[in-house]
Amino acid sequence: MAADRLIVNTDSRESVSLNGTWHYILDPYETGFYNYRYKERSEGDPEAYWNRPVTKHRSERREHGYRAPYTLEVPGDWNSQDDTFTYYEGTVWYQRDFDRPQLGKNQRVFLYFGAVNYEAHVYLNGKKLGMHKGGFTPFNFEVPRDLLKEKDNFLVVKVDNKRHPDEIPTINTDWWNYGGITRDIKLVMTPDNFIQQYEIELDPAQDILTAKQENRFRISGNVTLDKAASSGAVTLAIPELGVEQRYPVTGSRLEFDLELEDLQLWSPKTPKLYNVSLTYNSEELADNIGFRKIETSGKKILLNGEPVFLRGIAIHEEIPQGVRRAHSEADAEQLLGWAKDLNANMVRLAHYPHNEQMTRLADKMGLLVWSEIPVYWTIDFGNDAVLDKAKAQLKEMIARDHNRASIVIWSVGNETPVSPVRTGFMKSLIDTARSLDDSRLISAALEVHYNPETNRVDDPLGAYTDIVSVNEYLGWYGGTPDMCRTANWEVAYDKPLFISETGAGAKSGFHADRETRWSEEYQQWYYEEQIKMLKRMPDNYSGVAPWILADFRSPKRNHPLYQQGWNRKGLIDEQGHKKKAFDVLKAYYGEIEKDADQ
Ligand code: GCB
Repeated sequence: MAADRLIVNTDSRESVSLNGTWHYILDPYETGFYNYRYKERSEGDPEAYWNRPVTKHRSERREHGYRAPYTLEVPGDWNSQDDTFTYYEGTVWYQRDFDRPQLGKNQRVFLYFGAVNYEAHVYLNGKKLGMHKGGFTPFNFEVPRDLLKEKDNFLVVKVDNKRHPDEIPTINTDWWNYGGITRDIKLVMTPDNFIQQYEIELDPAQDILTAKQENRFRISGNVTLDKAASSGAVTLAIPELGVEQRYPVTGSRLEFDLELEDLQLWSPKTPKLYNVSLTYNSEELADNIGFRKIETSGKKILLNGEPVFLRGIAIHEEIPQGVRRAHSEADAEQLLGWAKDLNANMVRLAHYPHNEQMTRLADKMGLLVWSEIPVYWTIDFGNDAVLDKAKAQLKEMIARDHNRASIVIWSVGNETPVSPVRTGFMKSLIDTARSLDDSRLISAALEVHYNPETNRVDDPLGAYTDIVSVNEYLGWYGGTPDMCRTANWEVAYDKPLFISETGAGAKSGFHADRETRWSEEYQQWYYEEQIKMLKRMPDNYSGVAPWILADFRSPKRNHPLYQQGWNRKGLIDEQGHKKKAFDVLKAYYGEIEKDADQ
């Protein structure tokens, strides 16, 4: 039972939050799922953990139960909530009761998850609603109305964050495998037929310079209904632009085009968002949508027809002070606020789709976004089932965020090792992304061939991406920062070049001369040398997103003095304090910003 087609913009729909305190059972042996012969338990098995553990007589045996103090807060990773969970990877059962919300005659109910890492099996009142894999994208299941009781509905989610070689990501990553129901969960109530998804954008096919000159902008869009219908209409309204259009429904999908004057385009300097509403069958969906055009022309990235330089910074979805996953608007404000403080106009949301609060806030704050799926390092590229899993995550990422003007780049992976099989796999992801969305650039973070004379970026995947993105660590992984002085760069493709990572580790508060590894001075020196080198880059150089905004947890980082389980390449430490290199990058970005039109 796979998840139903994704419902977008759940914030604007009638809903009941199921966030809060849930009971849990820690189940490393998956006893609640498999019987002692290691067969999946049958639905009615009283020992299955999806069934309420009731005993009618005191002689009856039960070996599970849900009660305090075994509780976890949702949303949230489990690792940060109790020491028992710090290193835990495996199954945890979440349980809570809820009462049926008020429902109109034909209303339908969906159970919506912002994200669960990694595999979720969902049960209501002993019946399985379905299963979902993928730790960073939303999904929903319809709840049959006759399954809902007025009181005390017994909701159980089996969450399993074990790593596997044939999943996405695979077993080896440089980040912490936070488990749990990490994002919001809610019941979403819809009319019998409803708008499932919609896309409203500046027509990607329109020439933007002509549009600006003639003051005639084309907005195109489409609406997908849950079911085909032959009556009724969808109304699109953009009050500020005087738009109120009624589109009769025939079938399950409709498309529209509008021509408008005096449209204020979205950009980092003027992140103009319009109130847009779509009404169908008594349901009104409200959104804030920006209109902009992103494209490349030869070696340049153009935003609204003008060259734009990406002053980026990479971010993990993690709040270092809490050693936890970020999941709220306040968390997004902290992370994106830091990026703004750095004079950045762009963020690379690494290495998986971040929560919706992040991309919605980026829209408001005027930050361009790179959003990516966790196709990271050594995926099982020869395996078709793995490709399907990567595509599923790609589709969910794009469906959720299609209407976010801030997102300008979809990335299909990071540092995947070159081979024909891998390039075929990645090309297939690029084709899928393009078929789903022709209004954005597609990229992937590649590796570089270091060479004393000239560093070459010639990964064959570069032939298929819109911009060539490369991670480089000259002076950290190999050599010292002064190597940058003689380094030269060459790209095999006539496309914009984006440095998708560069960075060095420093333990905050550790001061020494600049040649001492892990000192703030080393990191500062690294940034100084890198920036001097970047200033000499060939004219295809279109932006950089150093690694990384803040220190983040990684089980691979085990130096007892300097790392202690943290990747220390943050410009900000785990207390939220800025390291010296922060100001170096900030000054570089400040200089570029001064001369930039947008
Ligand atoms: C990389 C990876 C990133 C790592 C980083 C590092 O190239 O893309 O996930 O965390 O280097 O710190 O080594």
